[in-house]
Amino acid sequence: MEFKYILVTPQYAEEIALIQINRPKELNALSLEVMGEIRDAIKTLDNDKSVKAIILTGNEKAFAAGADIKQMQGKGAIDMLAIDQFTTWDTIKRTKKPLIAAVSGFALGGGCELVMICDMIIASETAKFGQPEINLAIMPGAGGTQRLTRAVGKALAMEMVLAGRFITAHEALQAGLINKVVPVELYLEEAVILAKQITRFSTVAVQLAKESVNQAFNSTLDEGLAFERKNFYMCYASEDQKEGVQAFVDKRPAKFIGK
Ligand code: DAK
Repeated sequence: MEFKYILVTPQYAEEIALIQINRPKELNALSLEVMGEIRDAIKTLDNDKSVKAIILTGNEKAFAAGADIKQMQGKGAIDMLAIDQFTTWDTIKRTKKPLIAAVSGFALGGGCELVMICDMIIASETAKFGQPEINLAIMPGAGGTQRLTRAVGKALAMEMVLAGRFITAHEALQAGLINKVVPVELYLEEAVILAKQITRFSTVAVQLAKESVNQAFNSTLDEGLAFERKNFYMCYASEDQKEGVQAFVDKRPAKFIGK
């Protein structure tokens, strides 16, 4: 896959794809073009049977320092309406396969929001998370008031969104925003280790489980439990479920086929 602003390696590790945002001079600012490429790459990889998990990363200095501020110059509400960036973000949100963010350096504004769309987040010790849109007299528009608040709670979310405070990787871990903090030279490797752990399992069960966890953010408890129940039954329709149970009884490793 050839792109201008991102590097895509469909088999970075066995059954694991890597998307690297590659606009280093602008600290990987997420221009409309960058977001369009990320959307297209994720969509392609999501439909590629040889890929079971996708890692999204930047470079050591920046995952992404936010949307491209220069592209915001001279824009009014009606321009924003016409550009309709939300369709792109919604497409990324609908990714079926596990999406892991490997973050080092700045993950700000849209960068932090993109990270929060991912299912799991591995960060280097140098990572900084923030929603500094308030500096521009705007506010987060792609989940920064909703996903952040659900992840870290009201007090810290308010401080980040209203006061523009950046938090460190260790604070983010303590607040429940991310999964793990590792030394900077290991963050990508650690994301691959996590992805490998997931790719061992049935892709059917992984997809249904991901959908169900995400449903927790969109429903009441009873609605979520009903959704979970349907997906739980659905697992029993797979050949993988038969294999998983049989392999346990036979005391051998299971061989899942994703059906
Ligand atoms: N956009 C464009 N260029 C950026 C940029 C950005 N967000 N961040 C950095 N750069 C560029 C700088 O302009 C500079 O370029 P040159 O001057 O060299 O040409 C280069 O990257 C290096 O940056 P600095 O010289 O500033 O580097 P420092 O290490 O001194 O500072 C910094 C790093 C990250 C603290 C600083 O660059 C900074 O404050 N950047 C802006 C961070 C920010 O405010 N981010 C939030 C942007 S608003 C939406 C979805 C999402 C969004 C909106 C709508 N929809 C779906 C509708 C998101 C909005 C945002 O993210």
